[in-house]
Amino acid sequence: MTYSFKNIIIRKPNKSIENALSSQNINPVFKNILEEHNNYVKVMNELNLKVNLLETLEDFPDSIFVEDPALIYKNNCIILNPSDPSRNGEKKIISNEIKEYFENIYFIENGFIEGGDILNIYNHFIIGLSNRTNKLGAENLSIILNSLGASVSICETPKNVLHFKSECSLIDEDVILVSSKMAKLDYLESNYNLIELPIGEEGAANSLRINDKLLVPEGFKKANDILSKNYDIINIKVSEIYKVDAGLSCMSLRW
Ligand code: CIR
Repeated sequence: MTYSFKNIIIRKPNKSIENALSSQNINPVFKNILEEHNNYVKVMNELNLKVNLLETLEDFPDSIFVEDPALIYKNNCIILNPSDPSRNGEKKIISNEIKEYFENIYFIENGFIEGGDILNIYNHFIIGLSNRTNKLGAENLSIILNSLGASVSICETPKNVLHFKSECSLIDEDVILVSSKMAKLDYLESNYNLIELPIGEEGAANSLRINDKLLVPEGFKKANDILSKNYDIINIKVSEIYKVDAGLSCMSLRW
């Protein structure tokens, strides 16, 4: 199952995150990031995941968002190719740090692709083309995933959405939680059951299903009302992390 996990990789926060990329041009406060991050790690421990903590990387302001430079599928790790120059160097470091956990390691050499644009649904992957992920990167990843027995569909990420998964997440067998922008994507609409969140609750669309719990960003009342009917929710504060366009899924790699 794509949300049945035993292990998780998380990176310890860096002070330089105060200079992380932010579409809103906001500098988050390190102390607040640390608090939110500590709580994230605590919840993952409480959910009985084996937490593998990577060391801080001060030279890379966005490096706690480990979802972007790597993808895990079965016993394979695929090192991706982040397009922002300030993030590209993360791939070499993380590949050395995590290769020991996996049987095979693959690399995307050509084209750009970031993990935030890749939604895994069992043996299927949806790759969203975005400002960070281009066609060449998506095609090269597809070749690797196909060789591992997975199928791939390539879609467009809506304009002004940083990553495909910034505003959607797999929360059940064939159920995808989506923002209203994502709900308009033909591919999602015709292939999955969508739970659409109202305008203003986009931040909650990056929720994270971990085994029998659904982790939902704190502060989205309507999303909570909708989701708590069918899911066992844990609210997690990520408002400081959200200032740099990130959320729950970005801060870990899970398998
Ligand atoms: C960035 O712009 O790369 C970071 N500030 C946010 C990365 C969020 N990652 C994700 O959605 N997977």
